[in-house]
Amino acid sequence: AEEFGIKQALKDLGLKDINNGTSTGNDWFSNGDIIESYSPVDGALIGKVKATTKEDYEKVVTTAEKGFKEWRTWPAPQRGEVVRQFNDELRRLKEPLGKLVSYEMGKSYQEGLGEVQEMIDICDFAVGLSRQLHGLTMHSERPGHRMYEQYHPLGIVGIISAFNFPVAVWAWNTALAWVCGDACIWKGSEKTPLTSVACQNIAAKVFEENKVPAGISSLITGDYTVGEMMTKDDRVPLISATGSIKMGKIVAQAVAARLGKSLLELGGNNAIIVTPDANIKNTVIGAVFGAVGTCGQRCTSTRRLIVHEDVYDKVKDAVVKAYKQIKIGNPLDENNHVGPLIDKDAVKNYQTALKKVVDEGGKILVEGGVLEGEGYESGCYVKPAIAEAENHFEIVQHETFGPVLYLMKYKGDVSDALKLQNGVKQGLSSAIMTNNLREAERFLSTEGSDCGIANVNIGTSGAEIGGAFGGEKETGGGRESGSDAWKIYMRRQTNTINYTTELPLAQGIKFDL
Ligand code: UN1
Repeated sequence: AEEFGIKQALKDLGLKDINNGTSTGNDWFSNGDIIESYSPVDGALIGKVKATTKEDYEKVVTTAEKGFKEWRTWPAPQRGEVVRQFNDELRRLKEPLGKLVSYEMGKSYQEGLGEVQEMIDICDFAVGLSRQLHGLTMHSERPGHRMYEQYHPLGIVGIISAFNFPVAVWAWNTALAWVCGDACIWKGSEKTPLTSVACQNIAAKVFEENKVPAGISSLITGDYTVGEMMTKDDRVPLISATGSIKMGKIVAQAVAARLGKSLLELGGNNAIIVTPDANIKNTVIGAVFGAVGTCGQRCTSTRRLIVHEDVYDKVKDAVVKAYKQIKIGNPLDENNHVGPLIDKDAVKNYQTALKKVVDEGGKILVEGGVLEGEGYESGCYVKPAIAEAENHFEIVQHETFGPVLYLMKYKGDVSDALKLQNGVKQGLSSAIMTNNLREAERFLSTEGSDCGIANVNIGTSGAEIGGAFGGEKETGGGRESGSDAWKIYMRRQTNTINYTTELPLAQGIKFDL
């Protein structure tokens, strides 16, 4: 990958051969095992990161507790000013960071840049938000009383993020939590430890220049056992976790056992409904990008295409034809559309899914398979595949984190398509392709899509940060990013103030002494 300037990118981001994976700011330490990060792009060792031990974690959490006590007293717009400067650095380092994301995770360079752009966008949003963070005022039932609500900083926010969006998801959480006055402890994915160190480097520098107390941006590194240190720790009032449903269930139970709050952003099983009134050209672009972008490793990736019988053959032929144009290879080479899967385990899961769908009676339309030979030495490159399948198949009900698209037919009207679309346990993203107002509005109505995201005439992936991001059912119910998602990072307080000389009780109760 050297011809793509990886060495320079690592240098620009301040990465070394061996990095400490624990930091409370400009203080880096780590006494755990060494995690080696290999690129799925070419199989090369990119660098090493030392994991966090229990003792290291203890130091992080006590520093964060102390830092929070000071940080919460800073006026929110001043906290916003720090985020603004952090954002300047992101803008300056967009290319090296996007490149590292692409090289360590395997998504295309364009998508790596897009991910850094999401960080930039959420920081812009957070800076504006820092002058708002508004509560409501209400009218009291008592004379001479005023009632309102306010939002105070919450405390320490534990962020557990996944390999597929190794930088953006951290920023969605942290940019908001920082302006809300919280201290953040981030455990990134152990599959992308260098991008985590790179991000923390950027934050640490800006925070130090602004004399932000230590611990407000903290990093810990390791596998689930390191995550568990936070989920079981009642000094961490909120855990925001992104990843699989299996992981989410474990995290949710651990956090609930101590009555903490959790924000869960788990798996999806996202579908596009294609009606007879759909624009076929746009459907193909939306569906193909949704299914093969990030090699099918977005939680918003399109997994199912639910197509009306009248246009089924037309859509099928167009999508199959489009798959023939897809170029698979080094994601840093902008001629390629699709890079590798994250690792060989992901390759196995993909292969298992393709085998299962055939065993259950599905029909392969576009053959998958693992690529070999020059340029594919890492063993992580696979061919995006399409299978005709039925919604009730066990494998279709399950999220396979890879480029496998299931095609299915519906008869009747939109409610028949919706039965299929909603007939899964996950509820993240959904879309309908139609120029018919009645169909579009039915899809968006109370009886329509049951997902957290429902789009008309765009695909399932590529959400903007301005809206709240997340989903229902087994997707976990959490909302991150825009709209009023910030509220979870604060504690709400209702205040009633009596400015009379009497003490009238609520509900007209008389209590004379
Ligand atoms: C994820 O896959 O974890 O909508 C998030 C999208 C991106 C975020 C995906 N903005 O595809």
